[in-house]
Amino acid sequence: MSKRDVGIGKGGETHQVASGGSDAMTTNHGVPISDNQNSLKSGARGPTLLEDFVLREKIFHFDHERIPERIVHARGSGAHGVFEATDDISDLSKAAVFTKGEKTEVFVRFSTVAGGAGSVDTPRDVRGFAVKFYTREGNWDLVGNNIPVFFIQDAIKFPDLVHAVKMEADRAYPQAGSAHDTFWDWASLMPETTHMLMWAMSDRTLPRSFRMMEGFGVHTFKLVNASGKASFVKFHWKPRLGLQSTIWDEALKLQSADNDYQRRDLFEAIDTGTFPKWDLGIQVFDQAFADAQPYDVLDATKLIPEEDVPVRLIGTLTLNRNVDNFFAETEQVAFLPSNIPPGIDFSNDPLLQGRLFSYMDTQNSRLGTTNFHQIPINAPRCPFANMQRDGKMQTLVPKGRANYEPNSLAEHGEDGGPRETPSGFATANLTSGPDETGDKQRARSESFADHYSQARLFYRSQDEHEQAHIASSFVFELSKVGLLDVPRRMVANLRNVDEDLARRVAEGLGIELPTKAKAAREPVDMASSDALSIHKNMKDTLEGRAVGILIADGTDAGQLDAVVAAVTRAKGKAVIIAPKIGGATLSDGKIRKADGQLAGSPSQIFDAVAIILSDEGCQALLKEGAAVEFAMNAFAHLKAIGASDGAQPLLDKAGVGTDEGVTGLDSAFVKAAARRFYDREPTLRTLA
Ligand code: HDD
Repeated sequence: MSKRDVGIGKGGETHQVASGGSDAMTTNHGVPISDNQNSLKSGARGPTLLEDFVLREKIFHFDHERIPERIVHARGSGAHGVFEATDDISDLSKAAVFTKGEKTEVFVRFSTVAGGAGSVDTPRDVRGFAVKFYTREGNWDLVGNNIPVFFIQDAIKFPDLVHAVKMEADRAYPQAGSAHDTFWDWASLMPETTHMLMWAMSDRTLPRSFRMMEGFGVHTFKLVNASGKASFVKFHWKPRLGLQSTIWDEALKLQSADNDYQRRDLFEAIDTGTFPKWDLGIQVFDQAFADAQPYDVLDATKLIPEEDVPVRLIGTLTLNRNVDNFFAETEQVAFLPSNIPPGIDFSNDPLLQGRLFSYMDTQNSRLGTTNFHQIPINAPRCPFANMQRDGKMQTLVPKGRANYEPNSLAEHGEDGGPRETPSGFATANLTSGPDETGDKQRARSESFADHYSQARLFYRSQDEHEQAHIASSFVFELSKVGLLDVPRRMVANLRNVDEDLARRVAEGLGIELPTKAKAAREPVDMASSDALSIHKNMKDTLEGRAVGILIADGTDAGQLDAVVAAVTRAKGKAVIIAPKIGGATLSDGKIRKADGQLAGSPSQIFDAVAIILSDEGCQALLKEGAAVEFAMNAFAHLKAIGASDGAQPLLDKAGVGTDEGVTGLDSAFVKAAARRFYDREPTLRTLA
């Protein structure tokens, strides 16, 4: 008998179910299938018989293979891993997941937000960063993004945000992007979005790789220790590979080169054993700190500058196993911000409070049953037991009569079922700000009224290149808006953020600077924060990065070997590209196989390129548009180019200039390949 894992039962143990004979193909009910090629007919050319249960079951199942995609974050990529607690924070939280040395199984799903499940990986969009910790005290789901703030302050606005940003209701485009009328119409009428818009228009929404982005729990949560003492906390994920984003032109071209760029990147990294890693950081603060800030810590459009409350690293996350089946795991995983173990608690953030309902609810519509927690990817790895019973797709078989509580069945020798653990959740003794109780009212606290100070903080904390990217993104997106008043209204809001930014955007759009919008509360200047800049947090490294090496017939074998060795030594991935996948005949007369064919491996998929050509090889490639673009785009995307002497005519044709990023093939190349050359950009394109 061959056996397959089909489910996880009560207590998390895997129960195995026989699947027919040894490797035998069967129906879903275990009946052997004799012929999987032909339906059952009355005569070889006769009509198909209704009694063909093999055919009917196969088609029936196929017809129902798809489930509703997520209303947001539909496109995602998941992986398994482990979280290890590395610091003792028992004074702050009693959660077992934080016990120093404790290892907890995790599942992580990264996603874009606006596009459908079949959309592309590289639009300008926020990325989801959702982590399910299967702790020994139950699941903890930290369902965050790669940006530490959000568009709105109150969950009641979430459907409006999502309707506005997703494809427009009548025409069903654009797919996966915010550069359209309805998004900017809505956003320009909602000043509370302004801080998040700054992040969205920055290169944060163009991550080079999921492996190179930060993650944030966004909301203020609470940690609760064994004596019930609570502290406020913000959660951060810090990537070991450093922050790295692409630039807009590169992202556009990546989309044409590889729709699955980030999914492939994650899968291949894990598949080849270069496991992505993040540190978990916490910012911990108390009520007195919260009360002293000019913003409200319950407002999800605000962050806490790391300079004010440093991030303390308390654990590491390592992704070390790809999923076995995309649907069973990545598609069916159900994250619930309401999943918290004892020792972690919610704050009164009104956005978080709304999420506590929404995610549970959406799983019922997506997965079709309230028993979605029994699907293996969702089931806790610790025992779970209660009096909830029945429902669609019930796979557990509870024994006995104890489906109610209290009961005295145990006194009669029967199983009385599970009992409460009063010590499980200590009550958090921390208030979450003023006005925790009071008359019923639909209101927004006055302390949420400042929509611009932190937007200004973000903009002014960027370096000049990053500021130019932000201004240019506003120009690009607003240029796609057909509703005449909208760009003006947006720029009027931006005048509250930074006059220079507003002027640049207005000039980029070719419109007059509109009158400044009236702010609900006048912004204040905050001290700038280096932690908010990508460029100030990049690592000059080839680790986890890829170098595309273009070769052709006649390429010098010694030069090629040396570059491959140097890149590999620097922990980069050397990828050989040739006009034909079969490879090229090198100077030593031997054929070197290529990893990628030139037409299908443009330079935008690499972090740096080497072009190693003989005089003749170069002459042949001068006629290849893909070769010229290989060099041209590498230069345009601010990447290092290391070239042999023979490759110079190709560089000339591609308009590659001279700067410190354009090198020979010596050690200068590997050093240059570890970084990007932003100073080059103003010579290549007009930025706002
Ligand atoms: Fe959400 C999915 C992150 C606000 C309602 N959200 C979803 C996912 C992430 C986030 C990463 C994908 C999870 C996965 O991979 O399956 N969402 C956030 C963050 C928010 C946020 C960081 C603000 C700080 N979300 C938010 C609000 C609501 C929702 C205010 C509703 C009131 N989110 C959902 C949802 C989704 C979802 C509709 C779609 C699929 C799912 O939940 O499981 O319920």
